[in-house]
Amino acid sequence: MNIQYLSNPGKYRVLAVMLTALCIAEPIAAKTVKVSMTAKENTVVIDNKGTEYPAWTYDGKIPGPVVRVTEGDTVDFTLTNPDTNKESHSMDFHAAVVDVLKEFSEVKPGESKQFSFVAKHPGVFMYHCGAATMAQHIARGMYGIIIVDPKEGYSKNYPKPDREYVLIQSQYFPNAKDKDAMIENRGWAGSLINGKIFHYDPVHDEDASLTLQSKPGERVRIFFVNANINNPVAFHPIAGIWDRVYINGNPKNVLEGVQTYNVSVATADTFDLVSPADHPTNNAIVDHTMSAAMRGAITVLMNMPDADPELGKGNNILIR
Ligand SMILES: [Cu+2]
Repeated sequence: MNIQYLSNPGKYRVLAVMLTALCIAEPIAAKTVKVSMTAKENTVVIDNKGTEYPAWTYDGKIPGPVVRVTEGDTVDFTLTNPDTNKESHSMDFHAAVVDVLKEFSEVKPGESKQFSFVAKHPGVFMYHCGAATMAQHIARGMYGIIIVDPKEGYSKNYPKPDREYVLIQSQYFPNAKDKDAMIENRGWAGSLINGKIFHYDPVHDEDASLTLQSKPGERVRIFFVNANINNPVAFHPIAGIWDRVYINGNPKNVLEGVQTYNVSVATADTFDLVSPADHPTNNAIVDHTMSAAMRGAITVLMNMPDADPELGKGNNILIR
């Protein structure tokens, strides 16, 4: 190397920038991502009116934290079950290929458990507690999403979105102790969207204060999980058409121009919506199954020039 580069800070900086640019062009190197969660048996609020519910959660909230890694990464996961809890809990990542009897086994109160897996497939995946009775552990709130971004990054087939949102739907059973009702699909009284009935729908619930937002012409990508106990979801953008649907969120599994897509229980798919660029529009993103829509599964997406610049960006993709 020309010694002048080392003795001349300006030139050295240019060289450093060039080397950095070369590094960026390389495929993303796989990394190990440490993820820790604590099982909590705590009260949560399940609607915009403040109704309380005795939940079981990851880290205190429904749904649990968003986990986001890149294809090829190793997830190094630890679940802590404090001795103040009454129940055993566990973690079942749908993005993992492991031993159900080993990695996914129950963790008793006062114990913790660590395991690792490689996120081999890109896409979106549910995670949930699998402790007995599983229907009850999911219904009471122990679920979430793991997003595995493709290692190739964005492409013509998988364009970079302007905004991203996580929506996770689940069934609300008011009697938290009635496991049979959960299994047999009796008495469910609400559809929770990210933990609340009509969470983002001021049209049907005057107490709702949040909506999803975007600007006209933006590509909005929705990572959707069906965490219902029993019911599939007819996922439809009222006043819109899904520009793309990526089955299981994998860029290789792409559909175009879809009105309604059926999301089975315990799966996740990725949905792109592109609004007209020349005028503001609004959409209602619904489970078109009426029994679910009228119980709370309606989300308003406002397309407007003065959309909140922070919403749907960076870590701000699951709006609480
Ligand atoms: Cu549990």
